[in-house]
Amino acid sequence: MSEASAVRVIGLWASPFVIRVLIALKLKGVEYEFVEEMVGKKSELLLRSNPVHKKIPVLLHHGKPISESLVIVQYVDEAWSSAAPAILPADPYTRAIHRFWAQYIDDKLPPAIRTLKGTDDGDEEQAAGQLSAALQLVEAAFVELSQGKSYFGGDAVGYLDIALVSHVGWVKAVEKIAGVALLDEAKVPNLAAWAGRLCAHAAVADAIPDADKLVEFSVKYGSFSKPINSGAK
Ligand SMILES: N[C@@H](CCC(=O)N[C@@H](CS)C(=O)NCC(=O)O)C(=O)O
Repeated sequence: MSEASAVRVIGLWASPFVIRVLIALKLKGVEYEFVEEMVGKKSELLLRSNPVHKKIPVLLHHGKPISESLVIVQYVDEAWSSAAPAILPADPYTRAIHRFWAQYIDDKLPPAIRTLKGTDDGDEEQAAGQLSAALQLVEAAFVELSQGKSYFGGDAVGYLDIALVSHVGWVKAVEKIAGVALLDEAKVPNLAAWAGRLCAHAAVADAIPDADKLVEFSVKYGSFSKPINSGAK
């Protein structure tokens, strides 16, 4: 694809937030060009496309930028509404509940993961406890929302599945880095089984990096306070 590509994603393979966008596009069967950012140096394209947060991912649709991963996933669902499957639940109440949990996941998981992989300072034991407690709550939400089906969205992968599975690679990586069990069958059996199913799904399998690769990434770039140096230009 060229400069004129209809759909481009500015991102980095290791970013959980970028992974969401790739899964949503794959589910909808949308072709895209992946514009890879370099760790430690923000491209002019990124700075121009997301001048407010200067973060990845950014989706460029016919050159128009959209930022914030959950906003992008929703945009993909709406812009390609005629392509199955629907990503957001149809019912407004269920939609609201899925958005609630997606927000909860982003509030609780990334800060604990950053502490456990040493990117942020903090008490590792406390971070592991907070992450475990959050996963317990999400496990209970899964049981309620999935109603015995395979995914949060029921029979098909949906918004909340995408929001959570994008963090699974890093949860598994910090299990190795910090020597803790988090997404563990004994602790969260339903989520552990869900993660196994979803990581094998055709739209997801290629997007979730291997935990060992993420551990390597963490060792290599762990000294950066942020995955992409916000000051670099
Ligand atoms: N809330 C944002 C978070 C995006 C985010 O934190 N991206 C990271 C990479 S994983 C980033 O670009 N960090 C660079 C920075 O913080 O300056 C989203 O959902 O898109």
